[in-house]
Amino acid sequence: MLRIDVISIFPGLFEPFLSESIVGIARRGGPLAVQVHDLRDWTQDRHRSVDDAPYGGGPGMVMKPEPLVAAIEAVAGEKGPERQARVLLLTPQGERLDQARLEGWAAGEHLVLVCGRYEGVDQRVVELAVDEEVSIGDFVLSGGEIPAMVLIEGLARLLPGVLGNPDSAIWESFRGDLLEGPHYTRPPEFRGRAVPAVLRSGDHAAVARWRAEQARETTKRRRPDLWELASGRVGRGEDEK
Ligand code: JA5
Repeated sequence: MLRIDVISIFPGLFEPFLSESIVGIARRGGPLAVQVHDLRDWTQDRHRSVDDAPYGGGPGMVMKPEPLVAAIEAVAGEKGPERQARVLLLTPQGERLDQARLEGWAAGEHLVLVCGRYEGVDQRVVELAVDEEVSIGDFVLSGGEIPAMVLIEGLARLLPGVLGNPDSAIWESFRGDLLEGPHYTRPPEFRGRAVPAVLRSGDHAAVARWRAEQARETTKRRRPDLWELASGRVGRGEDEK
């Protein structure tokens, strides 16, 4: 069972996402438990403030440390060797999410996802209560809520028993070093464009060779960075299994 606690000032953003599709299946009697917490529940003042002006001046606001640290400690305990939960802050300053990181967290028991808003969070929160800072890519969003959903979706499908076909998650992570090539379904011809004959040939070995070649060509063309990594691994004999 993987337990995930989310801390956000917009808890309502998560409700339909958590109920539908693979994530909904994983939560309904499955191996995933998600609870979303409203950060304002840990405020003390009349206005339930979660932000304040930045020291040193400048535009925007900063998330104040008291409610955030109180919320994190309430769901995760205090930072230190005793703490069982891994606390992640979604921030553009974080290390980039990848499949290996998802696989590591999916094997754990308790994650806390802290969603930043405004210009960012007070650095003392990071130092006192956060284990890892995570980014989903080099683009600007207004908060960490959508990145938190990206993590939850990526994790849910890795948990045991969630995907219909138990092979598919394993297969994809095994092939996770290359992009996939094109996919086709019926009809065999659509607006004058035919499905490649090999896919209709019934020759499974030929289909596998064609798909592998398409995967290599797609990866070389679109993601030379991934291709360099993958061909490096093959050269070192690391693709055997
Ligand atoms: C923005 C104050 O990985 C992409 C991300 C963008 C973004 C994230 S993560 N957090 C925030 C944020 O804005 O907290």
